[in-house]
Amino acid sequence: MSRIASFSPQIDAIVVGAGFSGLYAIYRLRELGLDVRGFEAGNGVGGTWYWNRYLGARTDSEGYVYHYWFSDELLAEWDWSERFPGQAETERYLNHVADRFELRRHIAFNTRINAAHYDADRAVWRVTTASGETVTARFLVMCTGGLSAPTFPNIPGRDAFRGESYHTGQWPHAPVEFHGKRVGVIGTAATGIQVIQSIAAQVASLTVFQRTANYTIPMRNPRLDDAERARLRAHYPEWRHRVHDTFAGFHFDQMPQAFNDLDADERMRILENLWADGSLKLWIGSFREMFADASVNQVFSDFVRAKIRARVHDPRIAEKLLPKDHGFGTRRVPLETNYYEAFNRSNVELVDVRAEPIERITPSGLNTSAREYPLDMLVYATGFTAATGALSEVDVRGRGGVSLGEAWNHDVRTCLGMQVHGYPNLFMTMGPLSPAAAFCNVPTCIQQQVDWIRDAIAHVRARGCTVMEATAEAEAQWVEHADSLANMTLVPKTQSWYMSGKANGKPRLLPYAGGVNGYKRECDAAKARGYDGFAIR
Ligand code: NA7
Repeated sequence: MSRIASFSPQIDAIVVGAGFSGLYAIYRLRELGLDVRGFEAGNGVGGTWYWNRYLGARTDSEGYVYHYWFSDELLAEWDWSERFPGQAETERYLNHVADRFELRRHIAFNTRINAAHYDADRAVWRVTTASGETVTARFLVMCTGGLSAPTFPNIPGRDAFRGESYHTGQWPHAPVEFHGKRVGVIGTAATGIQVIQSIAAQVASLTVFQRTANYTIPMRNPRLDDAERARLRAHYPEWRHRVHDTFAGFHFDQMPQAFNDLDADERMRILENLWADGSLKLWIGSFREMFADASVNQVFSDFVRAKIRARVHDPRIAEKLLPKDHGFGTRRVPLETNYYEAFNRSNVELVDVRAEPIERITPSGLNTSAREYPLDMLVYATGFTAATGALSEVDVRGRGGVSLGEAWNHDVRTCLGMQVHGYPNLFMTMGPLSPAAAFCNVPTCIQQQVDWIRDAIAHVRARGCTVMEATAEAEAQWVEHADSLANMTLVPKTQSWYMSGKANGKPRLLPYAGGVNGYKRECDAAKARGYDGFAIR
């Protein structure tokens, strides 16, 4: 039977994606009394936590703020086993949510959406699945994830490799056996680091192909017992509000002191304390000047480089692992566990592909300009097309048939990161120019965005209207506002997935740099002003 044959022809809202935001959007829109339907390419819920099931996959956010806040019962019954939960536990949590709130019955699984075209005459979105079925709905909420369209490096011969090869973002459900194998990993950012530290002791040999060394922080990840969980739960009533009122959506915030007002001893004492916390605090819960003042940033960068150097036995390898082309925190700072110790092992080799560029992948391994590396397995930890990728992969066409992917190729623009002018009734979570695109404990931002979208749709319906669309003027103001905040920081000066690609007419910082709290204030203000900046008709 067709997967969507049972859907009513009068669907109010379609939600694409069944990860953190898709599940929550279905829950909130159903609450409004809408007939809401979800489509999910995977065979289960979880989104990021469904696809990224490589060994070592884990959140860099504390589980006790990396969850939903909407249900007291859910908060009371769910126990996180570790401070930073692994992939399997987070996926289990999302399955529990889907079951507990009976969300699965709204979702067609194994159903990839290939196209979404706006029919201006009827004011509906016509959505087409990969198998060619079509369904229409008034509102389209794209919960397709900010980091869900994997990118592969453009290396000749990639298809010729006869060993096993995997992208971390498309990891198989069947177990992958590493024992006794010669494994190569391309990529040394958040994902590559988790893979490398997890497999180093299992494999016969591990060759790490590094293009850019990153700053990291050692994760402190104790198991949580009942007493600790009770202590943490006592904070929930406060944290459910606080997470929305901090720079990065965590239960901690940036420090009130000015770095330059402190003497050198006091600075070091604070940096050491933040370091010992073993979390992202040093990055997004410390001194705000670190993002904007090059001399302050230099102190942080030197501090972390010294920590890295101290852990690597061979000074030549240590030198390669030290970031030198950017300042601390201007790219995503991953947490790690024994990552540097992996490079002290005799079966692990680090290849600097800037000094020794990769030339081609062969049937039996990988060739750099210097030599051949025979491999049984190649792991691509090469990342994603951030923020725009998943939406651009769908043929989204708004008023006049204009392609969103093509528009964003030219210039990445949104209004509040949730709508785009020319695409009426299309809403997105984790979109460009919202903090959810990067500087955010993602579930915080997702919940705030979905709540805003729900309120906006309720407002449209309460006014007896059918259409909501960001105006060109409001979008232009938002882009200018986001750019001006971005340009006050050092972040756009660094090459990373935070920036829209070079192919674009205007490279732009994708995440909103004004903080989760600042962003929420802007969203709340737009709502309080009756959604001015949005044409409602
Ligand atoms: P990222 O952060 O985009 O990292 C991708 C890595 O792959 C990074 O080290 C890249 O080097 C490397 N890469 C990409 N292409 C190549 C080629 N052609 N040759 C060598 N190395 C290459 O993706 P992740 O999956 O690690 O993390 C994404 C986010 O997921 C993360 O920030 C968390 O928020 C969760 P580069 O740095 O570009 O030189």
